[in-house]
Amino acid sequence: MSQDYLRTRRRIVTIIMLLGLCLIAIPSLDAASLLPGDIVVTDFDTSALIKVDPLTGDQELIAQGGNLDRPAGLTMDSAGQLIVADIGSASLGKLIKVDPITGDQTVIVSTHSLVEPVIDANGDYLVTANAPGYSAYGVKRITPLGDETWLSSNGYLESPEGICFGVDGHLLVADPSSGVLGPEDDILHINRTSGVQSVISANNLFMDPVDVAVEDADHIFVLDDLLNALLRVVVSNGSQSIVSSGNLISNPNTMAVEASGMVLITDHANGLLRIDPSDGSQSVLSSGGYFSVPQGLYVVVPEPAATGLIMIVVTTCGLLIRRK
Ligand SMILES: [Ca+2]
Ligand SMILES: [Ca+2]
Ligand SMILES: [Ca+2]
Repeated sequence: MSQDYLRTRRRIVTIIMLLGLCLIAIPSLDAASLLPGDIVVTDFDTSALIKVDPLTGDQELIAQGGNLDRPAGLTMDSAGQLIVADIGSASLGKLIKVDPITGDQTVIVSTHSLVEPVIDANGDYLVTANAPGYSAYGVKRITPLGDETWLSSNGYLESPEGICFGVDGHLLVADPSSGVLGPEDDILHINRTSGVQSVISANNLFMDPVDVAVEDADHIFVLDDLLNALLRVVVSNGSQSIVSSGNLISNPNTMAVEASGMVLITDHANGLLRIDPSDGSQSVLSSGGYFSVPQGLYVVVPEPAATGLIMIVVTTCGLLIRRK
């Protein structure tokens, strides 16, 4: 056997071993046990957090009961922990951190009824909230230590529910209900530092806009639980149109957009629905099982760490191949 052959063979063995080590390392990066694209649903009635497989619709229980009473909206922090808003009862709710592997629960704060959280760049939670006796409505800023202030309250806000970040980095809030201060059913823009409110779109087709999500730079999706419809709103002029309505959408609660652009909707009657916004077609992804009143919805976004790992593999292999 020639020296060249032995060198090449050693190099191939080294590369295979490195790839093997990387494969062993991958599961520890996914310590959350939730992979990008996985769906987490909260259920009001069964007080549960349920993982749903995006391909099969199979359900797996993450946590149930304990501090979870009527879990609503949720998100995930940079450490892979689920942050759950709980509406609770008598307008007394909680913000709860849940470990998706162990199901362990930590109460961040016990406060007013909380509907849906997002996480600000500094790690604070921005959460739609209703105060006891509905004396105040708005968006709370809650620090990781549980200190809370109103970022924005009352004004156009009457019963805020869905919240998300818009493409400009500020907040979009869905505000159904009826009120006394002008536009009643509306999607609001709220400055995430000053709390200043402005109306993006109001009334017209809206009957009870309960959730909002970004479609692209100038379009947002709005879910309406009285119209039983998924709507599209042009951000720059507030115009509304129907993407999909009726049929399986019979008592919708919240929505989330998948990486593919498909829209997921929780529906009291029909479970977890998937809507193709290009033609409005509807299908059931998951139903029954742990679902009784499926409420909140979160889709795990791809982890940037995976790109780093691929870069290490490519760079290492490249160096090995170049070395003589
Ligand atoms: Ca939402
Ligand atoms: Ca209404
Ligand atoms: Ca309003």
